[in-house]
Amino acid sequence: MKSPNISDNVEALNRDMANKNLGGHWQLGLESYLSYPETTVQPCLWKWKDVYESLMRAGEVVSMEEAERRTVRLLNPALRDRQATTHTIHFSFQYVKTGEHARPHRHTAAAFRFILNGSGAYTTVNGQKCVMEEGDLILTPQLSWHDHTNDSGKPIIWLDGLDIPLVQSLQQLLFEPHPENAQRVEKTSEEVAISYGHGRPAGASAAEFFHYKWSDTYRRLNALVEAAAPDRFDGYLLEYRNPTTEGPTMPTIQCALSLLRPGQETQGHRHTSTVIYHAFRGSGSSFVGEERFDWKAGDSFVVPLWYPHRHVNGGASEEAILFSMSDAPVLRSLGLYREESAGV
Ligand code: 1HN
Repeated sequence: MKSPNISDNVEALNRDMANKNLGGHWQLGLESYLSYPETTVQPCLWKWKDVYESLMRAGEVVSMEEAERRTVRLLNPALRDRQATTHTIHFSFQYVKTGEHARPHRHTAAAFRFILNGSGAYTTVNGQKCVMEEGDLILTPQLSWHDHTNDSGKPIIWLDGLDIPLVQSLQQLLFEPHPENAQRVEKTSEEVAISYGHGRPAGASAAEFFHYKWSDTYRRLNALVEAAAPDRFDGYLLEYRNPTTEGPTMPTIQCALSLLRPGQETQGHRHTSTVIYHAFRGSGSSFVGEERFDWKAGDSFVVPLWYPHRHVNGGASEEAILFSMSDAPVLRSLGLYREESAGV
């Protein structure tokens, strides 16, 4: 009689262990692991024309009551089952017509709005009224109540960024409607703004800071162009920091602007964070791995983790401004952030 060989013995062991919810190190397949982080997220470009047409059609056929929020979401073709832009961070575009109101709710996903088209509507965040202008960034950190009201007399479109796929993969997603149809306004973001930076009112304490005004942001961006050398990988890079902690925009999200002067090119690099870009002003090209994305204002694209990438403003006269959202704070806080220069 033939005695069973080693591999039969191992298979029998594997089978017996599987029945007991056990597994062996030899079953992990470690030899197939790579020596760099591998992502399933694909580089992808979304054109403004497609987003805009979908938003306008949604404006005709989707009511606020039906949708809760009238947003069109960017879906990564490689993540169809997740319905998300990347494995950690997500972009949507939201369209609110005049006279419309999106009722208050809160969730564990952190979010922000970056205003693209229109002004005068407002988001109320934990009772703080934030009146929108183009280029403003308004934060709705995790579990902050937020509702949107457009009484401006014209439609408005903004970009929503969220960490929803990350929160979902940590199995921490929850969603709660507010008991009222609208939050009561207790203060405005203008009142809060004077408690930050220089020249504070006597005795003022810093309240929750949610609203970065474009007028301030753009002034700082121009001052940076005047006063400092560009970052070799990101151009003139302005990060939205938390003014109280000096830390990232929110614990899971870093928002930033990259300005590229006419003709400016950056050098290639790669990092373990994933970034979604939105072309806010001007036009240019980005090289992401094997892809070349030619973008102009309104377009969005994804740079998945560890993909070498660089940006070019090929124009002769117009500056280009890329707004970006990254999951770098998550990787930094876990000790997983790495970065290196890389040709592309
Ligand atoms: C959300 O709550 C908003 O409050 C926007 O405006 C986009 C995308 C996914 C999940 C929740 C909002 C969202 C969202």
